[in-house]
Amino acid sequence: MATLLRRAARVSFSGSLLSAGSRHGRVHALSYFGSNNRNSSTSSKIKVDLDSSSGIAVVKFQGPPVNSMGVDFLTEMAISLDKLELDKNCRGIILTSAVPKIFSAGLDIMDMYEKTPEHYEQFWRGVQDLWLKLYSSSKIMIAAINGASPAGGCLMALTCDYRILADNPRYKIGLNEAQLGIVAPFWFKDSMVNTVGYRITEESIQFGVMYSPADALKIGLVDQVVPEDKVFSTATETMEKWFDIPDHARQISKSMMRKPTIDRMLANREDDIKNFVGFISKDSIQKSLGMYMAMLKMKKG
Ligand code: CO8
Repeated sequence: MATLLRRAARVSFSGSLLSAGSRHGRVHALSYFGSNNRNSSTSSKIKVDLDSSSGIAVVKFQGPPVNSMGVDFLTEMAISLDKLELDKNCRGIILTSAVPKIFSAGLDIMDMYEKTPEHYEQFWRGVQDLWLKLYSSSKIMIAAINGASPAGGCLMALTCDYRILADNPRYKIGLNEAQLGIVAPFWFKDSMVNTVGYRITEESIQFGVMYSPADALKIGLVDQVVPEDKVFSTATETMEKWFDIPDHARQISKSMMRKPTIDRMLANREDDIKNFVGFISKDSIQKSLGMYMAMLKMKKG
């Protein structure tokens, strides 16, 4: 476990538009992409399918039961994104889920419960790293949200350039951390503010609101709500439209919009880790998380 976490943290934050020249970590050479037009790779939690002729890569979460973002998920996502970032055949990435009814349940609560401070530190570094890779990607990122998307699941969607949500009232989306007795960190909040604005975020993160598709569309948390069987086709059609824009102009525009948010996170990264470790280690917070997990299990029975 500790080795995996260290590996996740070591995977470089490089190749992305915004980090060019600023970081020189090692990029793991992955041999799992083939050389023909359709290149696939499957690790245990993530499946990547790159169609070199269209330039679209599909990154599918496949970690049942709920695609929770634990150590393996974070590591595999980081490696896959690094690989795609450097691949000139890839112009756009669609994030979606292979698990029915779930996009992602967010961070794996078990990684925040009854672990050591060292574990919390490395876990949090992995979470930060994934956000940095997603938010600073030079590729066109589209979220094809085909299931529930609380907390970290919503955060992954928020890092994308465009969000399409399936029209199913059970597929709620939002930053619900407050409901667990924890606090959405500043860069979760910044991602939300940058998408829906200050006032809505202020209310949203205090209440930990989970929005129905109709409400998510109304506040601009998603860009489109479509029938469930059209989510993926809408994502590919949307990607084609984005492909009409010359890459360099789109990338520089994206960088201009996102750089201040990324710089703020990088400048406060170590403090954020300290805050997280201190906060999550508190007895009262551990108790809240324990009760929340018990509540999730009770809901079943
Ligand atoms: N982590 C770990 N396990 C989870 C998680 C999770 N996030 N979510 C669900 N599970 C487990 C359940 O406990 C259950 O386990 P078991 O089978 O052993 O009983 C199993 O997954 C299946 O869950 P459900 O039966 O609830 O599945 P449903 O299909 O009925 O519902 C949902 C799926 C809607 C995703 C539901 O499980 C749910 O609401 N989960 C909780 C989601 C959540 O609240 N996530 C927040 C995570 S925290 C986060 O992402 C940001 C943290 C920022 C920290 C900042 C601190 C300073």
